[in-house]
Amino acid sequence: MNKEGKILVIGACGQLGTELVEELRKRNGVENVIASDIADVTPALEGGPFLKLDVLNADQVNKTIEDNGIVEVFHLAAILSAKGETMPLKAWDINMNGLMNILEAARTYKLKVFWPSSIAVFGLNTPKDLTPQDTVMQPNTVYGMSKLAGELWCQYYFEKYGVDVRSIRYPGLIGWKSLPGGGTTDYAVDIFHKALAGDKFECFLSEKTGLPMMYMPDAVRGTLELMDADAERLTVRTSYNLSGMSFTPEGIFAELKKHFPEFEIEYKPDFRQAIADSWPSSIDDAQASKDWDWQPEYDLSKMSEDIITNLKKISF
Ligand code: AKB
Repeated sequence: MNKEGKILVIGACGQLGTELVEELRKRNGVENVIASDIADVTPALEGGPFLKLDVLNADQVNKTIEDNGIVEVFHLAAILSAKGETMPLKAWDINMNGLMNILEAARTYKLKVFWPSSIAVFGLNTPKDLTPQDTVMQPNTVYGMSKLAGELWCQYYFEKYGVDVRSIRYPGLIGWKSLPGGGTTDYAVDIFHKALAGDKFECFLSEKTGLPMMYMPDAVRGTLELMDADAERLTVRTSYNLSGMSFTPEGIFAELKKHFPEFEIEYKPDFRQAIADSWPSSIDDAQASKDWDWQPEYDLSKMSEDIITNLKKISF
């Protein structure tokens, strides 16, 4: 609980922001958490303070921080992997310059910052199984390049200016409360909606493409546990590896078949296959467990049960 001032969430209308704001408001009080986005407010965020904010506008960012007595920022706005490949320069601009504006504001106003990195920082020559915290990193997407550069900038601001910035390399995030947009792991969210609707699912990755994934309640809890962790214990100021579960499209399809025996799938890999092939299939998160006691709670079957139960409730 942050007692001295307010929390600003940038990019709050996205998949992670929607759920993080909900939890932050529960913990800190609705009035103490300001959700912001370049997009219009969504129904999920309407119950509390919301501002339109363009993270590329440094003056607007700084004014928002000053006017609202912000002490902590969750900067989530980014262009994800697949969309980034369709607009490389714009993705670089938003992902890098957005972060630089926040790091500069953090230095000026002494803010505590959370910024998400991703398994996209790894590349084709990274060990694929149980990818270590410290390893070869040569990403081949603009998104991955921006996340890797961003991690180093976070570490730089921590070391040079003492900015308390913390970060997690998220795997693919799966939730039922909102839809992701522009990612390579998005199929693992879409597949639930198709199964429930009784539609055939067309998968843009091949059946054997194993990727690290995480259920949203684990991701939100992990994020807040890292933010609450004693700074003295943190040994990583780039970004922490974090693992939840790993599965392939055929694995999640088999799981969904248990609930929807008629469900059908067709594999039609597109340009996102090459992105997925360059990423790890599983992640070693021993450092996060050691430094801040990270433990995931959900595996594929527990997550699937929970998502299906919740989606059934809202679709009837
Ligand atoms: C994406 O697929 O781009 C994201 C990610 C793994 O960072 N979900």
